[in-house]
Amino acid sequence: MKKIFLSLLGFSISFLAAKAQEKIIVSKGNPIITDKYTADPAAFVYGDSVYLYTGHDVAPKGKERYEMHEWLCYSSADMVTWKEHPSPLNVKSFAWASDDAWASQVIERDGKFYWYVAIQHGSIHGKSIGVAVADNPRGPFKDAIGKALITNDMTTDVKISWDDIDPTVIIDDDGQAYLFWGNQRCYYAKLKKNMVELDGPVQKVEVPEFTEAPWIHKRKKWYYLSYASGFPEKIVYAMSRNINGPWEYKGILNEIAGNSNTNHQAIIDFKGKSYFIYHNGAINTDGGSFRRSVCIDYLNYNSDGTIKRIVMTSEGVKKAK
Ligand code: FUB
Repeated sequence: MKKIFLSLLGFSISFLAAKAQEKIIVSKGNPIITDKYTADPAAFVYGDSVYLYTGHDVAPKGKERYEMHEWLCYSSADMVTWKEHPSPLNVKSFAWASDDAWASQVIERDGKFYWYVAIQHGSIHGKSIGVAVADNPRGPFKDAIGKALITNDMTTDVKISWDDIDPTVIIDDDGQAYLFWGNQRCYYAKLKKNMVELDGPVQKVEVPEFTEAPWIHKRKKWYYLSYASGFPEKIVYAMSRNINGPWEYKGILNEIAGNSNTNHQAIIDFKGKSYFIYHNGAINTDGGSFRRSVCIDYLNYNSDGTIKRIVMTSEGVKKAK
């Protein structure tokens, strides 16, 4: 009896502690979050909510390089009121990694949530991709395999140590999952059904002027590969009828943000509308390329499936119903 009482008490305390750390943010437009710097957004829809995952820029003013140690998680049922959940993942969750909680993406499969992250490897030179898993989109997430899924020595095409970053993931209609990633070169590979092993060789995507930040999505039998191009970055995109290409380059989707060298996008559909989620440096106190902020604007398709140029706004989006 005492044992049951103590475990119920323990459960209630941790439940209340988690609740206490949740914070409600009512967005007043762009950037949507203004109490901390958020970058590299990724989002997906689960149940009646959007889950937004971001990096967390903490470089102090004057430090002009990335300082990022954890990822953040927000959810919303209307794209305007956001609940900030306690950070569900930190570089410390990956014992083999050293630092740099860079871009990431979460996807659900069979009731489990897989979080692919770019992170600095502790013993293999360069950036790498790790994967964490949870039973709940809010976590807690734990390292799924105890090692990196992708390391810099697996991709020797470009001679830089940061070409294995910015993972994006899709599960196609036939159940086959694919991981895309890259910097200067876009790579992709099939994932096994367990989502934590590659199912074939690392392949290359042929698209022009690829810098980084690939995002793969599918709509009405079209595959879309959007990515950052040039530097400072614009977001451009290509389309294909086949996930293995060939990809047809379609031009600029979003212009240079102006106040940030990077722009890193996510694209989702929610409650009948499409959204372009990205970051800029628009918090005008100390914001900029290393203190970035997530923004959301509408994304609209033409009848032939091409995408209209994004209009970045200060007002942001209205409540989704
Ligand atoms: O946040 C670190 C890096 O900046 C990301 O990996 C890139 O996509 C760029 O946004």
